[in-house]
Amino acid sequence: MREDLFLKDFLDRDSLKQIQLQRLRETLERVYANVPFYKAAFDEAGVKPADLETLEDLSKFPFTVKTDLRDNYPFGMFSADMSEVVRIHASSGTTGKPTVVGYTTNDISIWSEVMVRTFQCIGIGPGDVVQNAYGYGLFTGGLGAHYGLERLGCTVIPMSGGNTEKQLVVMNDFGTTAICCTPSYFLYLVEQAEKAGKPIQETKLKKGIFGAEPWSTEMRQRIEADTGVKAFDIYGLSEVIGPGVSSECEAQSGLHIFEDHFYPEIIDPDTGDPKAPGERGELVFTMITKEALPLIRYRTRDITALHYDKCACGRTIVRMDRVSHRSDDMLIVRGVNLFPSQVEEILLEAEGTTPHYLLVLTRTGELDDLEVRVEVTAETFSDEVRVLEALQNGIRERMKSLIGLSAKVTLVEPGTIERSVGKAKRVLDLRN
Ligand code: DLL
Repeated sequence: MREDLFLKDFLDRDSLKQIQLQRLRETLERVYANVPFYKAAFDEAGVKPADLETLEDLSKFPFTVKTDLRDNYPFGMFSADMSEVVRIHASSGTTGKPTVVGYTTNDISIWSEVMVRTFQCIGIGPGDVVQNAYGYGLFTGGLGAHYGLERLGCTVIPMSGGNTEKQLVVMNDFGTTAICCTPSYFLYLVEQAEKAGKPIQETKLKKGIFGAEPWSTEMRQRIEADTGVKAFDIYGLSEVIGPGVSSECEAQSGLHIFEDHFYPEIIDPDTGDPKAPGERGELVFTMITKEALPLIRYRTRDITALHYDKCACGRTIVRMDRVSHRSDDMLIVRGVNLFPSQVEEILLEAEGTTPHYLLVLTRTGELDDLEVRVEVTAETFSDEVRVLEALQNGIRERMKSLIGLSAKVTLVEPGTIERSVGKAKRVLDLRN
C-alpha cells in the first residue's frame, strides 16, 4: 500500500509552524533532561526549554558544533538509552576521531520517510530499477537511500560504491533506470562505460540522484548534455540524519528541506546572528523529531540561503540553494580567498576541458603557489600546441579576472587525475 507521505510537503505554512513549535519544545525538554552537555550549555546561557514561546525564541539557545560531538565521543551526546539505539553510523572526516551518530527504531523510520519524500521529489517510484552506488557501511549514503527505496516500492540494487566494471554490467543487464552516487563517481562511470564501448546513452538510465559533495551548475549541465541523464541534487549530513535532509524536485530550483523534521536557520558564520530569508550564510539545523541524537542549532558549515516562497512544483516546504562550498573549504592563497567550486565553474565554462581537476598548493619561501591541473578531452589533447596554449591562457586569464589570482594552469592527458568512488578530492595542499 502506498503511503501518503507526499502530502507532508504541501502543508500550509501556518500549520507547519505549529507542528514545528510543538516538536521543538518537546526536543528541548528531551535534551535538557537527558544530555548532560545540553543541561550545562542551557544553564550557562541562562535559558530553559520553557523559554521557547515562538520559533524565533530558538535564537536564545546555544549552538552545537562538530567538536562537541568529538569531545563527547562516542555516545555522550545521545539522548536515548543505548538499549533503544538500533543503528550506529559514523563519518570519518580527515583528521582525528570519527563523528558518531545513532538512531532509534523511530529515527530509522523517519529516515526512510524523508528518503521516500526525496525520491518522490525526483519523480522516482515503483517500476524504477535503482542502482544504489552510495557506500554501504558506516557512511550514511548506502543504507539511507536503500531503506527509502524499499519503502517506496522501487527495485533496489544494493551495489555500494566501487567495483566499476560490475556496476556497468549490472546497469546494462538489469535495466537500471536511476542511479544513486556522488556526481564525481558518476563521471567516472560515464568515462568507463565509453571505454567499454557501451556508452551510458545506450542504457535505460534516465535519472541520477547525486549528492554528498559539492558540484556546480556547470557540472550538472555537462552531465545532462553528455549523457541525457537528468541530474538531481540531494543534500544531507550524518549529524542531522544522513541523506534525506533536502532534495531537488523536478522544477530544479533549489532543494526542499523536510522541515517538519529538521528546522533550518541561516546565520552569519562570523557573528552567529540570524540572517533574513534569501540571504546567504551558514546553515544551522535543529532536529525536532529525532530521539537518539537530536542536536540543537547544529552548525553545518555549509553556505546557502533559504527561500520560503511556494515552488513551481506546489510544495510549500522551504528551499535551500545548492551548497557550493563549506565555510571551512576556503583556501587562502597569497591572501586571496578561494573556493574550489569557483575554479570548477571557470574550468567547465572552457571548451575542451573535462570535469576532472585538482588544485595543488605548494610554497616557495614565503609565497604560496597554486597549480590548477585539469584534464582535457582526447581530441583537445591531440590538438596543436597553439590550441592548447590558447585554452591554458584563457583559463589563466579568467582565474585572474574573476578570482584575482595568478595560477599555473596545467592541461593533462585524459585519465591521469585520480578518480574517487565516493567523495572527490579536489585539493592537494602541500604547503605544510
Ligand atoms: O554526505 C550524506 C549524504 C549521502 C548526502 C548521500 C547526500 C547523498 P556526510 O558524510 O556527513 O554525509 O557529509 C556531509 O557533505 O555537510 C556537505 O558539506 C556535503 N554535502 C552533502 N551533500 C551535498 C550536496 C553525507 N548535495 C557533508 N552538495 C555536508 C554539496 C554536500 N555538499
